[in-house]
Amino acid sequence: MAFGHRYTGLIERYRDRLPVHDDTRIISLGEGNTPLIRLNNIPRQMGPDVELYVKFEGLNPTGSFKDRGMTMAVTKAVEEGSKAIICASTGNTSAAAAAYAARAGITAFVVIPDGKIAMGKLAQAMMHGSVVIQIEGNFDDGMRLVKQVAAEAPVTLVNSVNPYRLQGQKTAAFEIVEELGRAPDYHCLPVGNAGNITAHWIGYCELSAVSGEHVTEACTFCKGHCRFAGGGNAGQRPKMVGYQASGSAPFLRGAMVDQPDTVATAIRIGHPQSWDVAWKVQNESGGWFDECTDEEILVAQKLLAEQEGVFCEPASAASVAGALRDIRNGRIPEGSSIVCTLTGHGLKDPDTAIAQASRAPIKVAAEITAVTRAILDNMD
Ligand code: AN7
Repeated sequence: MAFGHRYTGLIERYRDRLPVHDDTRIISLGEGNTPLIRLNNIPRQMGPDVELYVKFEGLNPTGSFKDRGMTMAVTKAVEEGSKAIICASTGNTSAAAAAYAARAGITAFVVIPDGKIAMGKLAQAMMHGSVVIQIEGNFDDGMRLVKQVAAEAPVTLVNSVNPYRLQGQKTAAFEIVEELGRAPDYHCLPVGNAGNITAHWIGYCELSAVSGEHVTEACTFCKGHCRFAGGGNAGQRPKMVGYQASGSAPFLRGAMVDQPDTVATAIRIGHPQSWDVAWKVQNESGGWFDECTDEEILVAQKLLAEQEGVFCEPASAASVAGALRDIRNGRIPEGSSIVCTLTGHGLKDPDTAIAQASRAPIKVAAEITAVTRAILDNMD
């Protein structure tokens, strides 16, 4: 890279494939360009030989993949003259909305479930100066309410039903193909509203398009905002695999879930907003949905933290929990390349992390013999 080149976010990076104009004022915090980390220790212990990567989206500016969508949604809201945005959120969307609204100099209203939101996310929404409205209800209740508000009040809805959100989020697929030189065989993600799995599919489909044609039915969802580059890799696309938490798994039940529950509060969603399109993604890509128990999710979160040095939040770990199971049982065959998206950073939810960490802090006197003993007693 030449000297003096500054990375200024994913809209500048992929300007030709995103719905912006030459004079659009870009609202960015330098999101995107996240590391694709090849796992070493976990696959070695597993048996089947696979190429397993994690795309660490927790390293975005507000600590989740939502920043990819929010830079686009807020850029377009400002371009269209909006002075306020609104979202319902299990936490990460509210953190991103609050930060990008602050950056743009507009107001963010965020509607969150009372309780059941990780402490880091609440801190972000409050610290960035958004108006936080805690409802006595869950995410799905909040979603219903913000849709009604946005239909009447002069506020722009920035949940993933806003088509610009998925346009921003599709860029994660571009980054992966650039780094690997091809699409992976399998792409595994945690699924809540199913916006992100849809966005990735749109991204992969755009890249694989040889001509400038829409090659995915999911793209009816782009509402004309896709800009196909063409000249792509002629059809090589991954199977998209979505994992839900067992207590919040409408795609496994085949119907909406009214009282979703899981330790992975980010995906405590019973009425997914991208329901129809997500089934198309599954069918078109030849992938599947499956579920993980809370216990499997927490085991995978700890495994990543302890054995690979990667700290993601519980919802994110569902992608790895599910992938490891499907590698072991052969549904994902030996020799495959697999990318798991780690959607959010572990620091978002310190309470869950501390509650399940393998070692509690050792409390000793502030003197050398006590500290030495603590060290010697704990040498592995
Ligand atoms: C860490 O913030 O819906 O399937 O309101 O925060 O695209 O919904 C969060 C979702 C996965 C699911 N992992 O993505 C919100 C919200 C993390 C998340 C998902 C979310 P989608």
